Amino acid sequence: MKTRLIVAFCAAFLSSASLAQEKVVNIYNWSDYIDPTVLDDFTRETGIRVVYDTYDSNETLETKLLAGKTGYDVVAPSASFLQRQIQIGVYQKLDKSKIPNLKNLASDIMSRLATYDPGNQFAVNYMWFTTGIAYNVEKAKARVGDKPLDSWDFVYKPENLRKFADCGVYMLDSPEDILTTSLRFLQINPDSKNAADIRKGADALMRVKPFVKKFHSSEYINALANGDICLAVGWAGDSFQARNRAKEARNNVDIEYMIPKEGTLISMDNLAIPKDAAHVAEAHALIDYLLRPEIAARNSNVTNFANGVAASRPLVSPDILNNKAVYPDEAIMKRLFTATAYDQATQKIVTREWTRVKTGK
Ligand code: N2P
Repeated sequence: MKTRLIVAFCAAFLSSASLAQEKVVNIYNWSDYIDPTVLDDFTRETGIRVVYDTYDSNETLETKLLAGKTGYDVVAPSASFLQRQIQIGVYQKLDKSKIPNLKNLASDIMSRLATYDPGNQFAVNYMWFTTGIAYNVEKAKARVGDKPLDSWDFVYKPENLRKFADCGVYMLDSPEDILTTSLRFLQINPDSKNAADIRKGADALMRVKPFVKKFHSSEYINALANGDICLAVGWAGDSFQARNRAKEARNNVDIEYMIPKEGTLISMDNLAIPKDAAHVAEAHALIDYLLRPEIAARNSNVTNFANGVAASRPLVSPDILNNKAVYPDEAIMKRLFTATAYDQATQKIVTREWTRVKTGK
């Protein structure tokens, strides 16, 4: 009996010792946003196990961050949310000495990010992208003719969007993306924090909402790819993932994505470490790994999103690098606008208006 107890004690001690030694990093990232083999390679090289969870909205991430203990070591907020969350104090400063690959980041992107994170103290850019119109080429041709859907008129004029209602329209479940682009359509400052402007944007959405099947921020990739829907207001990389999935399925679905000529929102998603992270050294190791040029290129090659690592560009496949909807040229860049954080009071109005758009109440 005594020996058995000792054996049991030793076993328990050993297993808790090996647990204590296990190196792990918990990352919470957007869905469809990484080459999964990158995580395996990271673990193989560093011995750090990766626990990878996903979300598809900044609001979901923010709810967790504000609730206190997230359990995550690395998260990926978009810039405007990052800005407010830094002010609230949910992140810890990066230890730049632990991220030598910082040198690989594009300086223009990091200086744009500095508008949200002064001095680039809390975050590094992961990916950046536009919000635009993704559509099924054949179904669009049958409804509006040969012309590309290169204007917000196709989406935000009810008489246009109604033509797509029968083949399925999705919009991102993201007030920042949808309200700002509807304001752009209305020729109102998309970054306006004025309550009356925000209401006008929401009113415009109410007029097209009868033709929208669903507000959702990740299902549209497969829905477009398998022909279940024909139009989505979505993100660039996701839309090209839809195109690629359709090609792989050889189902004769061809997906196009357009940056509307009136211009659109350009956003950045960034890597940051929550204040309560339990594995800070591992978090820095993972961030540094993701900033290696060859790793960033692999992630772009799988996700079709532009990454923030300038040194990765020679390794990004030419059809992605030369796709102006993914890596816009100077002329397109001039038409893009950014969004800044809503203050607390405006955020309340936005949330209320967004609920009105989605539920009619
Ligand atoms: C990844 C979508 C990320 C872009 N599927 C929105 N932040």
